[in-house]
Amino acid sequence: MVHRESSFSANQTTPAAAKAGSAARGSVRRRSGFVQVSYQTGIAQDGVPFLGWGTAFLDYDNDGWKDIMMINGHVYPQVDNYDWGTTFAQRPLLYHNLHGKRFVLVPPVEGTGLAETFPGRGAAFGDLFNDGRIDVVINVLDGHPVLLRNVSNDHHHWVELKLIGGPKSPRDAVGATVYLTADGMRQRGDVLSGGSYISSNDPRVHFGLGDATTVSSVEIHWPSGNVEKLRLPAVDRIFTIEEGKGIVGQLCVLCRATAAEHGRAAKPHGAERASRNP
Ligand SMILES: [Ca+2]
Repeated sequence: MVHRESSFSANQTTPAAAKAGSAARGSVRRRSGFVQVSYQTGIAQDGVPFLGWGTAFLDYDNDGWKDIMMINGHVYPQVDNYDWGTTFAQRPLLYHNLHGKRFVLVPPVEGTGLAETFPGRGAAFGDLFNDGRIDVVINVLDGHPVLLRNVSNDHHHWVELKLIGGPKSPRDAVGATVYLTADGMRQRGDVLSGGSYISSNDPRVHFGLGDATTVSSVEIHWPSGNVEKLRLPAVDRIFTIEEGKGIVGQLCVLCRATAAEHGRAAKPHGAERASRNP
């Protein structure tokens, strides 16, 4: 999972919370820990009628800011027999991150996947088509799986990193952390083995780059403890990086499409060179 560092402050507090905390700890007023900001950040009110299962932070529009998607469905089919303001089948919720200050609900436009309703449960997020856009596969209760393909029409750039651990790290690199800097913005991504409810996500680390066309630096902290710094020669592609060996492969689906449009073959290096198990 990737998140932009310091997207949300955890060191703020309200007078009431400060008073309660002070009473609990004597006379010391501390400004640390957690504070409830769900309503202030815009993720609470719209979700009240929904019962959520699969969730993820994902940068669906590659602007460099992690958005939130929630897959929903009620526990009891009988809710459809009552006027309780909720239903058994429910639509997904997608919240757009406004530069770390607030989330806004993406409208469920008719004809899009955001308007579809189903009793959703688990959700696995990943770039299924290797095009830099995070899609989601949903496990539906008593129904066939649902695939929501990301068709965002933004023109933002991105990179994805498939990490392969060396002899002293797990081969799948679970536990590795990546720090990427582009256009003066530093992001962090982690290789994780798990996701949310009964699901695992794409282990490749995904970074939305916004309008940046170059990556200044990549710093990988491998599970072995090794730290490697390297530069990426391009964006809008998937790089395979092996511990101690650097970039060992890359995949560029968009390059292939562009080359086909121009009626010429893709170049072997830079344009397209399939990685091992991209
Ligand atoms: Ca975003």
